[in-house]
Amino acid sequence: MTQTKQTKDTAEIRVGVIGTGAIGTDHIRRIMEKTRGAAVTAVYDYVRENAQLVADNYDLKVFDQGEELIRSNKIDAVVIASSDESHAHYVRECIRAGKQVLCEKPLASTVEDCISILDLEKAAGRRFVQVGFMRRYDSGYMKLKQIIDSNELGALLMIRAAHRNKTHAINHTTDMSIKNSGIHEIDIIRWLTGEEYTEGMALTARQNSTTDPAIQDPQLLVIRSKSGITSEVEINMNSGYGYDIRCEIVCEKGVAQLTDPHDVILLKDAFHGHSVLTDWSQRFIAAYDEEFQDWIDSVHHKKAVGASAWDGYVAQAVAEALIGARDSGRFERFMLTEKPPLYDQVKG
Ligand code: ISE
Repeated sequence: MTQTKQTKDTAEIRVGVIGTGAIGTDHIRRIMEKTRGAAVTAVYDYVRENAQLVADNYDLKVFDQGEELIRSNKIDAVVIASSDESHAHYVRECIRAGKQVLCEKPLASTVEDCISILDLEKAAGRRFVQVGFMRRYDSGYMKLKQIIDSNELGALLMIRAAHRNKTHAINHTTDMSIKNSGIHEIDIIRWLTGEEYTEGMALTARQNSTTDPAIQDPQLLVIRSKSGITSEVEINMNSGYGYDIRCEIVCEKGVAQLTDPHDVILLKDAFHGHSVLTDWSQRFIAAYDEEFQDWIDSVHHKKAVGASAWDGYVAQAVAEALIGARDSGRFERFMLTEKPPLYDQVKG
């Protein structure tokens, strides 16, 4: 698209944002300052003062209810960045109102809720939902996918990944390590391989004594895809040193690794290396920018793109099964509902 940045009054797409915490506020800034063809015009947060703060900054309307914002005829599309538990309800409201929605991951906090969203899109006969799996827009992961798809290193055999946070949030739980953090790897590995998963396992490791004892940390996921590609993912919520996302594809004729894109390698005073980010929102900033532009363009074209509700459902179903596997101590086969044909038309 070639438009220049729209102002609030001239924007073609009027976006309403539900949830004005850290990520919601960052997305508002992104849409207002970077995304072409759109502007945020209204917000809602269950803590009204939070919404008011960001609204004052950009001169936005504050709604009393998220549902009201969704149904307003002054809102064309919606971003959901509220708590994980509230996602499903707002997504359903958006589909009922016929509005495209970008919902932060996870799509919902239960498999049942994901299925209810699939049912609504199926009944409507089109997609409205894009799930915020922004890593699909990261240049490093895109390069890895291109290497896999071109077969230049031969067949993909294994993927080895790590998701390391500097430290976990106050409200973090053992299951959130899989359902809230590891869910990124569950989605991106499936996207890289282009295959559905068949079975998986989650293991606990020696407990990190610096992590809250109520949280099992770190954990290790082992996930197998249809052709036998086997992936291992370290989920480490308290790495102690920074936010570090790793991914290595092991193929028949070579290996490719994700590099940390934000810095240069420095050689100085007997040192060779680069700094490490500490805040996860910075690592994928460019990917978020691309994701939002793609989403706004898709609203213009009335055709949802990116990670679909089906992808959100699969990620949730796999995350829950992995939690079950960890608790039972056995490999679990993933049982998925039948894929509605609606999602076959979509390149994931
Ligand atoms: C956080 O919620 C995110 O979505 C980040 O992308 C992830 O890396 C982090 O671990 C989560 O806590």
